[in-house]
Amino acid sequence: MLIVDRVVLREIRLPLVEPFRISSGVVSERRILLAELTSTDGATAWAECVAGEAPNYSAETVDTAWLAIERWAAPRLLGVPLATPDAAHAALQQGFVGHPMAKATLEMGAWALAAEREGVALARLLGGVRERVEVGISLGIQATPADLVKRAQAAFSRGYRRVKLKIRPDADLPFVAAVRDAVGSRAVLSVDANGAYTPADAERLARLDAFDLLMLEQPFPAGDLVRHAALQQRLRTDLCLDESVDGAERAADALALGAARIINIKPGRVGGLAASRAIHELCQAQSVPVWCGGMLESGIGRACNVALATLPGFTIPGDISPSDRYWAEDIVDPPWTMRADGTMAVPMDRPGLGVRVDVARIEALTARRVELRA
Ligand code: OSB
Ligand code: MG
Repeated sequence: MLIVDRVVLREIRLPLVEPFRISSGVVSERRILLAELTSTDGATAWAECVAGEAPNYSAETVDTAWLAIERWAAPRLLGVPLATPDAAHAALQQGFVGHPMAKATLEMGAWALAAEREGVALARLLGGVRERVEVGISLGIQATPADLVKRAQAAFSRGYRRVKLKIRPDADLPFVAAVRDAVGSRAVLSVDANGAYTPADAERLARLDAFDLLMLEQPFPAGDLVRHAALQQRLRTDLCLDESVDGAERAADALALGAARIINIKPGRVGGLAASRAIHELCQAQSVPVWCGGMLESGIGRACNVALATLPGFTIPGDISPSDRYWAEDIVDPPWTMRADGTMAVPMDRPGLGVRVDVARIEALTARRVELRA
């Protein structure tokens, strides 16, 4: 039986190699919340919260997640016997609504800890079937179409299997057109609006159909399932939902409404790995492809994403770039790397996350720390 009896919560600051701009904001330095979980038998595992500094992607932030973990999530998990890691999700839901990113931090930690104790790779514990995963890249909004073209070309030459372009109403059609023109008709391209449009933009969005995109991700804000369904009726391009899907229930709603034909699963957004598996299962049953999104994670969060992407329904390359796309130096060893063929090796034969966490470096980067006990 797994019992978590200690959680050390830390915040570190890690500068990005280059600023990353989405429709609602820019980030140059990541404030990252990390949790180290210890079980009663002395095993330990690390987990990462995906929340950012500002509430521009969802309502959660590093600061709200810190409070939610300390006050409500950790007390629900600490000292509770977990027959399987799946039980962590239910424990965290008890009388506690919302805060999926905060809950996911400890939930993913419980999975990593279970894998560690069983001496098995997290990917195997989750039911993964692949030893290599296909990698896509997400390119932030650039000043000019020419700047974006340069980056898209560089990404394809590095081997990335899919390139995603961030868009917003003042940086969309000419940017996408320039990239499509430069990379050719066979390159796999998608776009992500992070909710920057409204139904009044439907005509403009329909013009994206001309660029043969793999998908249009989250054109409208998170709550707009019905409006996404109406847009999907109008577009040839498949819609994909990211922010809208905060758990398995919302994924079921979205599919029932026809609001998307593809789902982006980020374990840190949906409340953890149990919810991610539930969404994956639901989508598989309806032949809806899924892929693993990213939140500019360090190598710790990335380990969870890579493990999840080994499940059979993850048939679209994920936003799981190698460490050097984000960090001059990652906090895990070895860092995550990508082969020239655009795939990443999954550490299927190493227990837990499959990477060594650089505790001394984390120690040096720590801005605040709290220890929570059962
Ligand atoms: O919408 O997928 C998104 C980063 C921060 C917030 C939201 C998103 C993203 C990305 C980056 O697209 C994906 C990555 O981690 O490489
Ligand atoms: Mg997205």
